[in-house]
Amino acid sequence: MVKGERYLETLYNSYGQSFSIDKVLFESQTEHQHLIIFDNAQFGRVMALDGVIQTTEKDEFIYHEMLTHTPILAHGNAKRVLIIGGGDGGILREVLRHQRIEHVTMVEIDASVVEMCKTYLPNHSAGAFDDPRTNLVICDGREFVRNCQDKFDVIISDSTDPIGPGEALFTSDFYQGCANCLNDDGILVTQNGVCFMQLDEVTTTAKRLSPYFSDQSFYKAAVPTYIGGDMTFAWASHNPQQRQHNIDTIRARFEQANIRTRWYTPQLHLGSFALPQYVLDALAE
Ligand code: AG3
Repeated sequence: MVKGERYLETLYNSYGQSFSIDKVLFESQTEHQHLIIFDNAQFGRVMALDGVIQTTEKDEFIYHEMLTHTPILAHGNAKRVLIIGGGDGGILREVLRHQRIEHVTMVEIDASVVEMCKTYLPNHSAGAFDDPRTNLVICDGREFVRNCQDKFDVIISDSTDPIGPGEALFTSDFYQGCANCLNDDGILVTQNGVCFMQLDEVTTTAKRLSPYFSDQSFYKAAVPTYIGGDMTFAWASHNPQQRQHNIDTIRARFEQANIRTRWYTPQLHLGSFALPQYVLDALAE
């Protein structure tokens, strides 16, 4: 919501964050949602969808690195990646930094988000949409995985919250579709909300994933503009070993990948799977 010179996030009823707006660069009701991109002195360029902050220039690296390098390096031999959502291109950029990745399909429902982010947040995709390994598909992610005949090594769901177009990406149906288009040793990771604020999303996702994956867990990272503490990422595969590698394995893979990160480190990778007791309790209930 734009109020005076400020943008108020409307995700939670009784609590929220507000940003001063230096300049609105783009605002419109797209075919799917309300999109706004504006400048803010603290966070740089900010993009929000349906009243919820999605990404900012200043802190995007934390989220994009954790949601990308953690599964790819835990897998160890990923060649084909599927991104669901991710219209700003930040995940795509990080995935393509891995030379061993041969192919990426990115499925985004809203072409306007891709176009406007290419224009106003060019450093998010940093040319990734032009990479010959990229296949961009504009369609509903749930439909895509339902009908997909291809197999992938890693699936990254970079969705909005489960309100509006993002809702489909938190359903059993979607998780089943993902399981079907993953190779046997594949890993699915998803944006799963801020656990302190949205604990029910963690427990619901755990329940919905369990019929389709023999191993599932969560990992986390604190992203300043996803207010309320740690953002939780869901993790699902058929092999618990993949989230229990020792530091030497992850360090060797990271060195081999030869990627310079600003947040991700092998130590943070391992530590991010350690969950607070209240989350463990909620999951055990
Ligand atoms: N999409 C996830 C934004 C989640 C915000 N939710 C929240 N604060 N509870 C980010 C898109 C970045 N590529």
